[in-house]
Amino acid sequence: MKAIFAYADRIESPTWIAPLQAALPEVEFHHWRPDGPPVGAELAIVWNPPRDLLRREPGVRAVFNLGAGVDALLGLDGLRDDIQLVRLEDAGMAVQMAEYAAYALIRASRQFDVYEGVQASGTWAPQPAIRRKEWTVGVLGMGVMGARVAQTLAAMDYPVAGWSRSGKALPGIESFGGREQLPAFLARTRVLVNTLPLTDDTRNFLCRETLSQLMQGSYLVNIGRGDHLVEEDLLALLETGHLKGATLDVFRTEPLPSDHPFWTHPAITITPHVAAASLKEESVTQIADKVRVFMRGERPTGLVARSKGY
Ligand code: NDP
Ligand code: OXD
Repeated sequence: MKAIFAYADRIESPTWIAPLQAALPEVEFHHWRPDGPPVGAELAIVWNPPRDLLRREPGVRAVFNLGAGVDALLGLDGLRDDIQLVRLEDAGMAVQMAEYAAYALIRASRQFDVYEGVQASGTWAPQPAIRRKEWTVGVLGMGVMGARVAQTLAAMDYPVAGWSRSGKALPGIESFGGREQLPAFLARTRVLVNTLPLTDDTRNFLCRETLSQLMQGSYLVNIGRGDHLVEEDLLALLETGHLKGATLDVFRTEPLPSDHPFWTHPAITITPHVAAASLKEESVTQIADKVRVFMRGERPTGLVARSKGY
């Protein structure tokens, strides 16, 4: 069976294709070339693939994503209903997401941002001790990423709630489900961590309407996708002080343009889509297992439910 390997940004193709080929000697790997002839692939292994991938390789029956979020796959031209989309499940990313959220939360709650600000002036200024129960965390999405984020922050004794479509329950996490429970979830949240997948339902979810329901002086941590956030609404709510800060890893345009107002905003902390890296060893092992399941004619785990978009 032939596989096409196609990537854009972040994932260095030559360093991935060799271990994939070693893990799957029964598959013949071909590197995507924008101007090359079709190779007759039945499998595609991708990260942010070119939109015309499936038109150029119409024999592809399954697309394996070297990441958790599949929004870029759902936009592929010629994506037939019978093509299986398979995503990475954790593969070492969930702990990184939890670490990132913990950093953003602790930086705000323990006022490390304040100490960073006064160090240059040689100011010794202990801040008041925090009342942990005042640092209510709300995690949007309770899937592989959100659950790990929520459990990690709850283990540090922050009061944590999770919101998902189904209202998934986890020990030690207050659970909210569906749009009807969203207002109550937002109203109790001071630090909002977004781990939702990007779908038609969740695009622009982080907007004036939702963010203004958070507690006064809240913080936003966006590690889902840039298209979740209505950027001008965030800026407006920071301006009024309703939001006190935001830590953003993902953006509507990546790389974030150098003249974007987020770069210089004193209340915004930016990272370049690194909340969780796809780790080579873990990802290759997991993809190879899923490919073998698919080649046996069985259903691999991590299959995207096309009706839901994640
Ligand atoms: P999962 O599919 O495991 O979890 C998705 C969660 O979101 C589920 O709990 C689901 O609810 C919930 N959800 C989806 N749609 C809705 C909705 N309309 N309303 C309420 N809840 C909803 O995905 P992962 O946890 O593996 O990944 C989540 C996202 O994290 C990825 O799609 C990607 O965008 C992002 N990501 C970002 C990274 C980064 O470096 N910044 C790295 C890795 C991932 P339910 O449980 O009821 O189905
Ligand atoms: C992912 C990501 O979705 O890294 O895996 O953003």
